[in-house]
Amino acid sequence: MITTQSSYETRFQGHLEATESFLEALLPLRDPQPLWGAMRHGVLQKAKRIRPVLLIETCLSCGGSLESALPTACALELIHCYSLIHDDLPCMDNDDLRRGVPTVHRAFSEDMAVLAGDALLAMAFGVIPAHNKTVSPVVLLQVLQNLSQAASIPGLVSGQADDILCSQSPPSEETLYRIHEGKTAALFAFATEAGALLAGREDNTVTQLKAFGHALGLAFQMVDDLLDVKTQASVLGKTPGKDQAQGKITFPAVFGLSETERILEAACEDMNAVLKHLPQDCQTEGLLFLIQYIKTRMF
Ligand code: GRG
Repeated sequence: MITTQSSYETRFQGHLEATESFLEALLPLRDPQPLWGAMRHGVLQKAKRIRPVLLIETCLSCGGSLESALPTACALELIHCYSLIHDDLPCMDNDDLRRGVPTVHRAFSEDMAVLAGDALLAMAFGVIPAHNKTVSPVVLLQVLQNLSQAASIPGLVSGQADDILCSQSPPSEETLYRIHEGKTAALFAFATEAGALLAGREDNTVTQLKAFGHALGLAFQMVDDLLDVKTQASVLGKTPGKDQAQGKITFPAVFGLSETERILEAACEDMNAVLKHLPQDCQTEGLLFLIQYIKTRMF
């Protein structure tokens, strides 16, 4: 199966349009303008929205509805956007370009960028209970607890801390996986686990789909690392070559380019196999498409 950015956008047009409208409605133009402007700038640029698409598609594949998945999918995107805003700050990666436009602290100011990230993170946890009319409170509490872990420790924040603390150490496989399981795989695993829970699935199917999301997140990171080596800023929408310049522990730094490509290929085959073992009433075509899209994406 050949996938492109445009076939991704066509296939998931409904998921993408619903996500954009929901995010736009959460972030109206309000006063104080620099804060809301910074929040809008950090969220409402053209982006792949892969995490919300994955969550929605997992929920639908398990027999759930767009309505049940959408608030959590958008809360997840808010957390992802906050993490990008804070990651770009001078005290972290100090980057000027994100999603093809100046980073939030460049377009606004450093203080507004910190506060915009803080607001998006806190807002995310309110969106899930406030906008869900179809899902039971017990499931929503479980989803909120899972999101809290995925966004903190063990998850996004611990992955980022490991990345910073290990940047001067020699690259090792163990550190590589620890960093990327936190920074990237935790939010992907949350997406698939939440998608299954919000569709009313329990136990084994939830566990299998969480493992699938974790593996998909690591594959996404392998491709991100390969693109950082191979792609120009005009295509990537962010500064390329930074990983090597900053001595980051990446898949190519630990394994080399061709071994990373081999590991990626094997991971994609394993993920296809995981999907085959899901209960027969799960519709997995969309998730199979996402494996292929992630493997061949250009930015
Ligand atoms: C500040 C707590 C904190 C964490 C920051 C997100 C992050 C952790 C660092 C950014 C750099 C990086 C390589 C993160 C790994 C995850 C990743 C590949 C993010 C980029 O996600 P995309 O490609 O971005 O989905 P778009 O712009 O399409 O949403």
